[in-house]
Amino acid sequence: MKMKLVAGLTIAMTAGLFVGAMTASADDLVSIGFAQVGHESDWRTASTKSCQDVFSEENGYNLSFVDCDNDEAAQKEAVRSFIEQEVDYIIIDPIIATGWDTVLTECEDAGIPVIVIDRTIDDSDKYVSWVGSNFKTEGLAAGEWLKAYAEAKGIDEINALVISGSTGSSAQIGRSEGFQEIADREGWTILDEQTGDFTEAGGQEVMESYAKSYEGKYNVVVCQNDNEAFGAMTAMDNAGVSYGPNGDVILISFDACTAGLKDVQAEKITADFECNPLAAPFVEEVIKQLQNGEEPEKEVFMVEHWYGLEDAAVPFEIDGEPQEVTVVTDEIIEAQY
Ligand code: GZL
Repeated sequence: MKMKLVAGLTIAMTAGLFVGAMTASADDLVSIGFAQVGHESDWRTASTKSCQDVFSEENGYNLSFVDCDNDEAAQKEAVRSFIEQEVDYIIIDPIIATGWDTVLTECEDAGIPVIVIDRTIDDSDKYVSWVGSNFKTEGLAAGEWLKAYAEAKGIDEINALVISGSTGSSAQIGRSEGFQEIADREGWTILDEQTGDFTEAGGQEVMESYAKSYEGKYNVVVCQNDNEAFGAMTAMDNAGVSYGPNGDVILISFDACTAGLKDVQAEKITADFECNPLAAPFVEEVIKQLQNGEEPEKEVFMVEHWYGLEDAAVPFEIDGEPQEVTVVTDEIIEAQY
């Protein structure tokens, strides 16, 4: 922090100057408004921390952060408040993929660049860049892996239950679409798909209902994030249903957060398809390009891995591209988000 002291002034006047200097340095900060989905999962916690670590004051930013608590109206309100604050940039992780063109037009009219992080906006392109994951690829990966795993295990019938993410979010849409595409191609039966809203409570509630309605009829449970899987495991434990590489039910999850990988290592989750939450450094790169008058890429994809134990390490392909399962170790868990 620059301190500017002028000899011969009273302490009060010097203090006033100091505050003036602080205010001047505050004005030098790049102001960012970030409308975050909420706080529903371990993944979300890591995503929020990534942004708060990168867009810190010591890094030259003034971050206005709003946790929108999975409330679409609150998220639009947060974006409009950023416009009123005349921030330099707005970051949005859109709770759902549609209903954005009006408020993005308002951002455009205000001359404030918008960067979309993680989930996608599917009904407007009035943003500079999107940094996130290909959710359909994650769904395809889970489906193609299951095909290869079932073949390796001699399982010739798949009856799956799906606990999906927040309805209308691009993460839910993509994962459902990708997995359904493989299920349709392979002639699998998806007995039911209900939303657990990416929460542990939601996963447990849906799985409790499934355990009653489909007792003895299913051999695969697909949870669209680890927190839903944690809840589903509690429900299956309570219902006396075994799962994992040595259980009656193949449990598939997404995110691959630290706690999820620990459940893979503990032979509970059979395969976990990573969704990388640490996008903030790449968002900062976009902002720096804009600051330098450069044109950033419209889409920046995160790198992700598929995890399991040796038992799950079967080769498979997505659209002809060879894929591999990363075998979970203590070191991998230690380094995970
Ligand atoms: C996906 C992200 C999803 C995670 C969930 O990129 O939006 O939302 O998979 C989170 O854990 O709640």
